[in-house]
Amino acid sequence: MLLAAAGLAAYPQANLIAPTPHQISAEGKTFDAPESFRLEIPASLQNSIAVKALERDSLKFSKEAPVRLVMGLKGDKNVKKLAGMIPGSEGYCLSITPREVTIAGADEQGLYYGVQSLLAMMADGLLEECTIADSPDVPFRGVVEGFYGTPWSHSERLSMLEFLGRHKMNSYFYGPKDDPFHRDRWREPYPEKEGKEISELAKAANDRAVNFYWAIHPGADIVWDGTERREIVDKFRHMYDLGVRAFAVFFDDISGEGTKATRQAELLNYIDSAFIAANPDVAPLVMCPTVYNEAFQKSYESDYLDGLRENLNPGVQVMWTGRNVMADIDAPTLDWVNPKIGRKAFIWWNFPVSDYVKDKVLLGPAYGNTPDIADKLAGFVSNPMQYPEASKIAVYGVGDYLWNMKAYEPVRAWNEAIELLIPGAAEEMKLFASFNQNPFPNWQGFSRMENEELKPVAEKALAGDQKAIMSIAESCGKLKAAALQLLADSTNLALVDELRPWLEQAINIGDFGITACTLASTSPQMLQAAGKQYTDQMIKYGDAQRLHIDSYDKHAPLHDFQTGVKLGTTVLLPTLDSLYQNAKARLK
Ligand code: 14T
Repeated sequence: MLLAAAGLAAYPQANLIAPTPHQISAEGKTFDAPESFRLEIPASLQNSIAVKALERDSLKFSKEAPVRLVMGLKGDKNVKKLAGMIPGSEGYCLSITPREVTIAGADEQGLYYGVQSLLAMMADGLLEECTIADSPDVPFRGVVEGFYGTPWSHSERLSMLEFLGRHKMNSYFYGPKDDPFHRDRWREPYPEKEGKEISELAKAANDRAVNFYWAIHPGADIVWDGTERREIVDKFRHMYDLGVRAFAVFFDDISGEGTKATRQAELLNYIDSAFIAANPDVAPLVMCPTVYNEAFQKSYESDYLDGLRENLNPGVQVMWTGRNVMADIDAPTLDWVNPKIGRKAFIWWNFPVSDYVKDKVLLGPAYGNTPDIADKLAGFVSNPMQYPEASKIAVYGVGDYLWNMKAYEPVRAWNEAIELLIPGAAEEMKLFASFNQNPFPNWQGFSRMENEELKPVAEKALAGDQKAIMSIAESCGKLKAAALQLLADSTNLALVDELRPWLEQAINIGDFGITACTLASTSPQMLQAAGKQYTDQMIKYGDAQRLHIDSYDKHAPLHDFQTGVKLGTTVLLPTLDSLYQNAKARLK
């Protein structure tokens, strides 16, 4: 028997499981997945979310089926043979033979995850003999819809909840800055239609083993006259009646009265005892502080965190974005903040959020967080873009990282995510995405890699190397072709719609690049043969194409809140601009 971390060996079916399982023991023996299963499960689990998940994916059950599907929780007799192998909280053990599939969960959450692993393995109609033992590295994992901009729509949220559950993330925070009932009009109950949608989200989340946290953002106009605590608890009761069972209070990005740590702590403690503790089916309270990163603490309000630590109930979880608003998380980050807040930080990771660079989309891999921080975290959620489908590229990676840090490979996860999201044009999306990664420049100086492979070629091209110039031209042609292909693809229409402005701009840049490279590679002989008229015309053409990129950036039909359309800003466009200017100077 082979015992190894998945990803290191090629397990034909088990490798389809995402996030990467901790332990797989298998020998690569595959067989056809059965048409139906004979389900053997304790009565108490017959209506569990794990069984519902199997039914949602149209798995068939039949009393006559030759293959048994045995499901149970730790301690149940029917899964006794796996008893010693079930890992801790949210863990599962999955054992597969051609005669029997057994899933033993540490708890109902774990059982649900065992089911997700089975479903992922069967996606292409095959199964593999194996035993898998698996559980997450970090207890709370997922997404915080916490950006400025157009909040996600109801159906987009449903789709995200399904995505989170399938990839073993258990937390979704509802906190879109531009939902009036979250922030500006936090005191008011939701109107009927919106209230009904919240109910549906809470239910969908519950069915997918996701905690639906509803967050309130009351800090901007609070005056600490004693009314606020009643108003917040009233609003939370209203949300509770709609089906919400997890709550958060955000105090970020405010000024004035609302920022006082001791006042905030008093308020939160009141909510904690009067509402959270009074409802045993409600999850522990989470808060986002006003000083939510190291830079803020250093630049002002130096006693804020002391006030919080000394007063806030120990059961309340505290969010943190790291050294900066946008930052990658490592052990020193947590060793700094955890003692300051007197508990393990709950990370709010500001990636792939793009509300601070609204003319760009961030489609690169989720990387930069170190693999040694699992034990220092209470939880970790990603703040995404206002574009939910496009955000799933990074969110998939975050989920993989948080489940199994040591096995996490950012680029592998990125490839997998894109193949899953847009199977009809995955290679095209990878190419396009490689030009849409870097938010730099921005007020925080936060930067991501972009077109690392293109950099050395660009340098050579600028030095006059003809082969390199041709290779840049080829990249431009490929970028344009990929964008056209993506615009025509129908395997993820929502994703293409979100990216449409950037896809159109990619075509423009591709066009200009080909002209720039053509001129840059025009030899004196060719010039003589073609005549000055030809180059004059080519330059007019290139000038117009370049102008069109800027004009599209300014005047294209944009999404709400979008401010322009930029891509390839770090390597490709500067290279094309230099090639073009040099060629023009030479040919004029
Ligand atoms: F709550 C925080 F952890 C947080 O990150 N708050 C906001 C967040 O809603 C936003 O999406 C994110 C990225 O832009 O950064 C925070 O918003 C800011 C932070 C600033 F320092 C907006 C303006 C700022 F000057």
